[in-house]
Amino acid sequence: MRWPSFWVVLLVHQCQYTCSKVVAPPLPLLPIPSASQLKWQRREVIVFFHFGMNTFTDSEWGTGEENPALFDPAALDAGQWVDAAAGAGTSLVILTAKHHDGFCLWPSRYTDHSVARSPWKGGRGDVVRELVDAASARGIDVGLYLSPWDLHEKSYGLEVEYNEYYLAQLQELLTRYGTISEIWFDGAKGEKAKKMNYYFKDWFETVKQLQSSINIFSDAGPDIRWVGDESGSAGSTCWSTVNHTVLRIGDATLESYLNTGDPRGTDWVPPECDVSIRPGWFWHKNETAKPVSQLMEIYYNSVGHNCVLLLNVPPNSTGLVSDDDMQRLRDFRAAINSVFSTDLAAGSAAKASTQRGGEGGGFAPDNVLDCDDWTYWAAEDGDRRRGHWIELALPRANASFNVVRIQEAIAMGQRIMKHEVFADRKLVAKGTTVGYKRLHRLPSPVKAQRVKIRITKSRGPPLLSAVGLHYDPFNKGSSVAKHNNGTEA
Ligand code: FUL
Repeated sequence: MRWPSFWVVLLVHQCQYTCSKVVAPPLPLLPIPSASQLKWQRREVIVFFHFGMNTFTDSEWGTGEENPALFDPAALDAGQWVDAAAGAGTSLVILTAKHHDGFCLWPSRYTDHSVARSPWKGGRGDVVRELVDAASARGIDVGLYLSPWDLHEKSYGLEVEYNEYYLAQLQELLTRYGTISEIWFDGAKGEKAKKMNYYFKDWFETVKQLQSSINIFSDAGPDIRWVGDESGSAGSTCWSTVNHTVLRIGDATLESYLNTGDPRGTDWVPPECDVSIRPGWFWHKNETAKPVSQLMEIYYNSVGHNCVLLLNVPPNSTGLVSDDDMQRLRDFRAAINSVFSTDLAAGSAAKASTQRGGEGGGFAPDNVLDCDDWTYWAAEDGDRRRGHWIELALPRANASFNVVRIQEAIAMGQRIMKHEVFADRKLVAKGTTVGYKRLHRLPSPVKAQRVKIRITKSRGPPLLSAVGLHYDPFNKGSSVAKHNNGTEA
């Protein structure tokens, strides 16, 4: 009797490897990100360089009347800027090629208000070129900011003339310097500025014609939207989706819509959190960089809220990122790494409420532990009134964690609307959206044998690409909403 049953077991076992096939992935839930938007999202931290005439006049917004003779950095070294940015672990840097004062950091053929009229390098310098070359030598991508509001250009206010002027400058920037990964259209404009109707449609279509993989940033996208504040903070509910017909560039009444996005949005336009490491966007002698604790707070409120952080570091009037700022960027990255390079969930045994295709179907719950964004746990299709869940049995129950990381497989659309986290059946965190990355800081460190994530509301069957548990020694839990210690039903 014992031998036949052994053979049956063996046959069934063999069959699992030879006869079983994985099931097809589920349909995406539209809208979904483009390849360029996905690449941008995975960068997590981008570095902004505000540099220009304001650096030499100690101002934030110039007048447009500045004499180009003022622009004279004694030791500009774009390689040092890119090294500073690399210290923060970024793969993309964005430069203000022209700020509101209209002074161009490259020798534009359409104006004489540029580096070509400055004493720097005898008028033969080109900051955009230097940055592009330094970045490419270091394997880092470049983006450019070109202010629509222009206080110097005489044609500003003349509808067709200025739109042509701006478009011509865009064409210069997007044809002379190789691949540009992001272009920044700033919606800011002074209250007393001349009336001006920008031809965004013409500009955007030209941008895409010249650089098909570029991401266009503006208050309203089309690829990346402004988050609605300049403090580095996305909403704790943060959808990558919006309805583009609601958005208008430069409309301050939309800030809260921009901050949270729209679960019914028909367009994938994720937010970017722009914030400066110093109080100002430009360098000022008397200002200093924010401490690492504040930068970490910003990181949790931006990257940890499904956003990309665009952190500004202003080079000084010598043409260098100050040593202190450079060190601050390195310390910031070291702090991020010290928290996230150890994952206490690694090696857990995972189980879930359901899994698409059953065992061997290819969507197992332990896909959330394989450090691969492209694999994910997929819940079975169909209605589950009581929600879906995934549970990890931790390999080391005595390890403390105070940060929970949850990531959706956003290539397939953003789905989760509400979720809860339990440690040994005790509620330790809850929230709404997850998106690319949701980081929960817990009020105090937790030791648990089992961690369970319940998805209580979702636009479709949830797809999780990662779950991680981390310990942040600096997290005092101060900014974390306390939960009423509920237990799992
Ligand atoms: C704002 C501008 O007015 C600031 O000077 C800065 O460039 C910031 C990133 O955008 O709208």
